[in-house]
Amino acid sequence: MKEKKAKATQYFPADRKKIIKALGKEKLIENLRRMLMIRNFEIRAEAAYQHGKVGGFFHAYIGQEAIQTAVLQVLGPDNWYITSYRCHALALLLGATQNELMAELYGRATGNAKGRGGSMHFYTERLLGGFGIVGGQVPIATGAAFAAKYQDKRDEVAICFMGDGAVAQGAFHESLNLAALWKLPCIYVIENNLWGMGTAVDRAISVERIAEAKAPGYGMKGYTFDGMDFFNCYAGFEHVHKEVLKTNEPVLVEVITERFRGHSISDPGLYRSKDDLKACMQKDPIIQLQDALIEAGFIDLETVKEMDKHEREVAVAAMKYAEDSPWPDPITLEEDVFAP
Ligand SMILES: Cc1ncc(C[n+]2csc(CCOP(=O)(O)OP(=O)(O)O)c2C)c(N)n1
Repeated sequence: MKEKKAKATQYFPADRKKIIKALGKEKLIENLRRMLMIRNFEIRAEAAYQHGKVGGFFHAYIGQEAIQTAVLQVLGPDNWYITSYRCHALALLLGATQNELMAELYGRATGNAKGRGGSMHFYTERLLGGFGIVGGQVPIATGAAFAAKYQDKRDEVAICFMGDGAVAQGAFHESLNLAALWKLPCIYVIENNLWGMGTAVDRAISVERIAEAKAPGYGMKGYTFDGMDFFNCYAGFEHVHKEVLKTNEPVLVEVITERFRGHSISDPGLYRSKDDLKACMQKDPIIQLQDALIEAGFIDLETVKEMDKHEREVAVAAMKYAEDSPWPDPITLEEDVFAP
C-alpha cells in the first residue's frame, strides 16, 4: 500500500493575530458556522445516500472546507465561481439553501437543478456549475474572466477550483496560456488533496509545488497555501485577489489539503492506511478554527457545540423537505435542455 503524506511545505506567510484582529469576532464566528454548515450538510447527505434516498455520484468536500470558506470571506459572492463535481460547499457558500440542495440530491422537482443534475451539478446565480469532466470547468472560468474584462467590470474576477488531476489535462494548458496572453482576471485554484481517485499525486504530476512550478511557464505568478488552515487561506487569497484586481492578470494557486473521505461515496479508500487517515484528520480545519477562536476568547466550546447542533438540525430538516417534495413530472423531461 502506498502511503501518501503531506510533506512539510513552505506556505504563503500568514499573520494569524493580524487576521483575527482585522476580521474580528463576528466574521470569524460566521466563518466557523459556515464550515459547520457544510460539514453537517454533507454528513446528513451521506446518511441519506446510505439509506438509498440519493442516487448517482457523490463527492464530499469534508476536510477541505477552509479553502472555499476563506475565498468567499475574501472575495464575497459578486464574482464568477466554478468548480469540479465536488461542488456542495461552494453552492452553500454562494447562498443556495440546504433545502434546494438536499432536494436536488434526492432527485426532486424542488431541487437546485429541478432534480436533473444531482450531486455534481449545483448552480447559483454566480456559480457556473459543478463539472463532471475533469478540467472541463477551466476553459469556462477563462471565458467568464474574458467576459468580465470585455464588459469592463474591473472589480469582478473569475475563480476556478479544480483538483490536482485536472492539471494534466490539455484544457488546463490552453486556458492558462490564453488567460496569461490576454491578461484575464482569473484565479485558478488547484485543490491538491494528494489523490486523484486512488492515484497519488506524485504518480500523476511530474512536479512538486504545482502552481509555483507551472505558473512561470505561462508568465504567471504561482502560490502555495495551506488548505487545512483557514487563516493561511485567508491571507493568501486576500493577497492574490488584490494582485489580480491591480494587474488584471491571472494567477495560479495550489492549496494543499486532505480529503477525509474516499474519492466518492463508493470508494472505500483501500489505498490509504488507517493511520494515514487518522493523522490527516488531526488537522481538521474546523477544529483548528474553533480552537483559534476559543483561544482568542471569541467563543467557548459549549457555544460551538450548540452551533454544530443547530446546523445538524437544519440539515435534518432539509432531508425531510426533500423527502416530502414531489418527483419531477415526466412531461417536463424535454424542458430546459439545449437539444430536445
Ligand atoms: C476527462 C475525465 N477523465 C477522467 C474522469 C474520471 N475521473 C473522475 S474524478 C477523477 C480524479 C480527479 O482527481 P482530482 O482532479 O485530483 O480531483 P479530486 O477528486 O481529488 O477533487 C477522474 C480520473 C473524468 N471525470 N473526466
